[in-house]
Amino acid sequence: MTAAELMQALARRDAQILAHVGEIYGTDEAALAPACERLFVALHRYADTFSGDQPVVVVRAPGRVNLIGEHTDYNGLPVMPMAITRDVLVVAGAAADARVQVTNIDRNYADRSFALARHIPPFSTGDWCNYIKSATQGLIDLWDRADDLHGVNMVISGTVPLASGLSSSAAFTIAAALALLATHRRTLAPLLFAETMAHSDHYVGMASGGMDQAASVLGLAGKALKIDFHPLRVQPVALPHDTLIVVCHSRVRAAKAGNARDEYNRRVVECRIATALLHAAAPARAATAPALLSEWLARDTRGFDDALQQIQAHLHPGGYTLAEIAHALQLAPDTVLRTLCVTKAGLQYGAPAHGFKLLERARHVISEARRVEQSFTLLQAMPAEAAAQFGALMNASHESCRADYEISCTELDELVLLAREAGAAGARLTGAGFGGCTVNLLRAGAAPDFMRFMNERYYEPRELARAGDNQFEFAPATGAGVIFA
Ligand code: NG1
Repeated sequence: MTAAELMQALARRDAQILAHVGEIYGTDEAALAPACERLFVALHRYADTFSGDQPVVVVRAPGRVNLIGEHTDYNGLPVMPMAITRDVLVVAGAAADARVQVTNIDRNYADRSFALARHIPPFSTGDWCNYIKSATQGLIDLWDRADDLHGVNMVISGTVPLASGLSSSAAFTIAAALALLATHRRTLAPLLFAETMAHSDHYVGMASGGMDQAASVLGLAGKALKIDFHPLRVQPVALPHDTLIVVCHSRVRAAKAGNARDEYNRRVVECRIATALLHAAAPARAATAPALLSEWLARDTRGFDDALQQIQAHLHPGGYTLAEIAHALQLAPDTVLRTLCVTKAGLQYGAPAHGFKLLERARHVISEARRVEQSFTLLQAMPAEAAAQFGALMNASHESCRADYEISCTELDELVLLAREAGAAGARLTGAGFGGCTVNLLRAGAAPDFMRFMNERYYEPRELARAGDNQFEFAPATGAGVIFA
């Protein structure tokens, strides 16, 4: 269908069109009306900017909230997120030339355009269109050619709050990639699609682990997901009976182009060094050095408890200098820097002022992976007290993120304490940390009182209440897909 035809169908409330939209955003009028309005606005922009008379596709990709399993994914260890109804919607059509042209409904994002090529150079760091380029480059790398692609025009409409730990970046990337696929009448198997997109994010300087892309592509309505890596596997899991999820934004921006990116990448480097030191402490156990904490765990087929004991035995608390690490690994400091301290994107991280923290980081990752496994077992069995027990695991996760991984901040800590005071069964920071959001497990029906309390105690004193978009009630949403093709 053309943009003009789709607009007409929406205007006359065509039953089939409404059914498509309702399948994703909900069929009650309160959800359906704004979803149709948003789609109409995007189609209108497409007709105005490009053409109303050419066929278009409409695709979407959701953000996600991670329930438990923080900073485990890039260690090859499991996570438990769910996709959310906030998403990135793209109206796209084929272009005659070999360029990708994008315009965003939010005018804070300047229009962008770039040429399709085997290697696409990025815009400057922090440019929003780098996520579109990253998606495009990821597909081109997979196919190993760009010469058979035609250009694509895209209108982007996003509702995932930015720099919040809700994965607006994965939603952008995956929606753009789907637009590219759909306009070329191509498809990718979901697992391969999620993995391809996870690999492509080094384009924007991140060394992330693949949770966001997997959650956005593979999300299931009504279910959280337990995701394992290497190879990527997904198992659906229900939330505890009679509970719901509310996300609170601290209003501290965790900008991926700035300090938060460096802090994130430094944690990746610290985990890699910890893995190397643990391996060096008991070299006879494995022939080749493991690259990830998950491999170090698997090699010895040790349980989590034993692994935690090993960490305590072989690593010391507090900072390590580069010289100390080099000595323990019997390598030159420069070799350590070149081999262990460089991210996939080629950024190098030397020792910070307080040194590399290894015991604390490894202890968080292993104990957090154990909490994911415990949560999964619990939620599968679903005893009457699942909400309280899962909540306790979420609380323990926050404490470990705060004390051992040092990714919290005063605002997130305060939100978590207030949430527990307001009766949340569990409350923790979610996503990369350093700002962004908390995720809270509440009893069904408790959301209005909870939100009121948080408003009075956190948002109003900071004069943030009027800004809106502070708290969100989320049900697990369906994953990325084509709405109209
Ligand atoms: P968010 O919160 O979306 O920035 C980041 C990583 C994830 C994961 C979490 C921490 C990106 C794109 N995503 O998520 O892969 O490592 O932090 O659990 O960097």
